[in-house]
Amino acid sequence: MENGESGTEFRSGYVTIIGEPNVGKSTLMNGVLKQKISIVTNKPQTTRHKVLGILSADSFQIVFLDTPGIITPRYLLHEAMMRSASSAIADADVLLFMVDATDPKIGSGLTQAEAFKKLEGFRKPIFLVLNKIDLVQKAQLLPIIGAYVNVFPFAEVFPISALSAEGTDTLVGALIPLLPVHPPYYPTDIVSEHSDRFFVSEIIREKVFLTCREEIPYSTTVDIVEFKEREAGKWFVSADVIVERDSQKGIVIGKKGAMLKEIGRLARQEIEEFVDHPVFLELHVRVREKWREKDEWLKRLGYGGE
Ligand SMILES: Nc1nc2c(ncn2[C@@H]2O[C@H](COP(=O)(O)OP(=O)(O)OP(=O)(O)O)[C@@H](O)[C@H]2O)c(=O)[nH]1
Ligand SMILES: [Mg+2]
Repeated sequence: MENGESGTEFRSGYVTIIGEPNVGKSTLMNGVLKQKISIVTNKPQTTRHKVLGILSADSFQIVFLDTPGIITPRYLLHEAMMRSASSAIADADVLLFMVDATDPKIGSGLTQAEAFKKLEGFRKPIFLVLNKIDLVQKAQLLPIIGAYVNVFPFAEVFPISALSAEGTDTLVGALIPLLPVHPPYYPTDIVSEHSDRFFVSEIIREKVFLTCREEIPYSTTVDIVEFKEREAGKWFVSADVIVERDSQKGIVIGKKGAMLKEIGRLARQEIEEFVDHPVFLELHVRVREKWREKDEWLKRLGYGGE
């Protein structure tokens, strides 16, 4: 496909989206791919892995990497999350540094100085993506942009709304010429390369984030124990919802099992849409003492840090 008959060269490369938690990184990737690849909630620290999404067209392929929001690690889990983000940065041909236009500290002291320090050695183009512009007055954008470009040499700046897709086509258009001339890295008919098990566990985790309050979402992970595809009849999925303490187990199960039932109902609906097949979903809540702080558990639960 390289140097095709039309004389146009196929371009292909990696675009990594980084930024603080909750700025809209996963929303942007899903919006550009027109498909939900990465889970989204209104709570920070939703994404815990490097999540890959592929946008293919006649003359280019962009491999997006969505990353966990940049935080100061407090648990081993956070360290694994930050390793995922770092490895995604190292892979990038272009980096999208996303900020939230509604963040009250935006444009003031620029608390992201730490993040900028990490980016100093990065030799590829870095775009500033100012997200959630649907929520602010246009007149507010210029001073915010000014504050950022004064402290870091961004290649370009894109005000967007990942939610409404305003400005996202322009952003994608600007990425294409910066990709290396290269054949597609992935088959052009797939949008991701993660397993169905991964997506299913993420969907269940999203429902825990949306349903449970306070520290519960952060103390929870999901482990797929059984995943059986059947020719006839429903597929069978059995998953463990893992918490850190006994007291949390009761909360996730809820009164007469109501909370877990609701998590299961919401998750099953979305899993069925995703696999396009009826599914029987069985959920158990299990306690794994301080799993976020134990290397062995993190590895077993899929947080290798890559
Ligand atoms: N109004 C508005 N809300 C947005 C926009 N983009 C994202 N959001 C909302 O912001 C919240 C966080 O979005 P995510 O996409 O999960 O953010 P993230 O940066 O991936 O967060 P982490 O995975 O926790 O790092 C969700 O409630 C989104 O619906 C936007 O352009 N406008
Ligand atoms: Mg995310």
